[in-house]
Amino acid sequence: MLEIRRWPTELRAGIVGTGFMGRIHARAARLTGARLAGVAGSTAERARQAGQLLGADRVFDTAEDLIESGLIDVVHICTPNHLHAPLTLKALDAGLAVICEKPLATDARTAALMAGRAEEAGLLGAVPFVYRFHPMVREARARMADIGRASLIQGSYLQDWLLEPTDDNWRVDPELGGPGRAIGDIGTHWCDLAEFVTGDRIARVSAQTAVVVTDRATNSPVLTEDVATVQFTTASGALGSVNVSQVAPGRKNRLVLEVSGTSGSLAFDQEDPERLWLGDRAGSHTLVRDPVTLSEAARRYSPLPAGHAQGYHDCFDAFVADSYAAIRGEYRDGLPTFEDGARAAVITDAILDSARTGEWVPC
Ligand code: SOE
Repeated sequence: MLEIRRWPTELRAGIVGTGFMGRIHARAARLTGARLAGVAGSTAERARQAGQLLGADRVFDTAEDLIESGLIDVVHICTPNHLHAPLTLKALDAGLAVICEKPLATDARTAALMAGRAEEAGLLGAVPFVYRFHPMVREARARMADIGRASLIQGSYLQDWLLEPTDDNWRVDPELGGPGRAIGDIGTHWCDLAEFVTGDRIARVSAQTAVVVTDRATNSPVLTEDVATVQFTTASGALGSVNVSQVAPGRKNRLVLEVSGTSGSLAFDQEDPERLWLGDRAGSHTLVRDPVTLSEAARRYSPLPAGHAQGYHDCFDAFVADSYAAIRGEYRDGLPTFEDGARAAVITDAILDSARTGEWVPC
């Protein structure tokens, strides 16, 4: 566990990045009781607009100004991926706690450096692997003992928002997003969730990647993968596979994880997060989220009664709440830290390596 510095006063949150994720972080920070003390973006004008929209106390011309202002306790870094490392290191040097979007860095060595630096500084570094905060994910984790020894861990993470050549985004550009796009952007979520739920580690991978849409408006030729398929074995000897795509028509944000064990199976679908499928030789059933009957671990993330659907925002808010609790010295089980971000970067590098060489790669 990290040695965390304690802040006695109301946390002052700064948001760097004014896109979709910046807004999600800002909302969660507010709900968690922090002050939205400052915002910065890629340009002063964008920061001004976001500052107005979000009602931030101050607008900073640059991320560096925000970090060095002395007015911020915790910075949320929601920029394109290539800026995660330099801004995080600057923030840690300035004594700030950091919540940095995934992928933590665009290569494993840099991600490890960031995790090491946070630990040395005694500052929290957290990474929003937020699907961990679905109550039914916690329930799945709590029920792993019931399914026996895992033999097969499999699933997929499918989206379609990059299906057309006219769909474009900074993530497509390796200079901004890093060398692995679908893997870094969404494959990391799946691998984190698989390891989190099972408590097992992906030990080696064999992967293939492909670019499907070869030309996009600002990225031609496209150099980062649209789809990937990964086979793996785990430390405990289970076999597994995951398919990842950002060009799967009709699939919006479908992360499915299924684990088969020696006595039972379970499956979770991120687009249907109020349910958990459970099966054994005698039959199967769907467990619906109900705080009255859930495990203690799942109940903690289940503030609403059964039948009152929880979702993505709830996960994000719970993640930020647990991050802020950790900043104050209270570590809650399952908080994804920079260690987890660095672990995801190791798996990403191994997948890209394997896809390039055709070899199995340890991770
Ligand atoms: C875009 O692919 C994206 O917003 C990811 O960056 C998020 O991490 C994922 O939760 C949804 O899709």
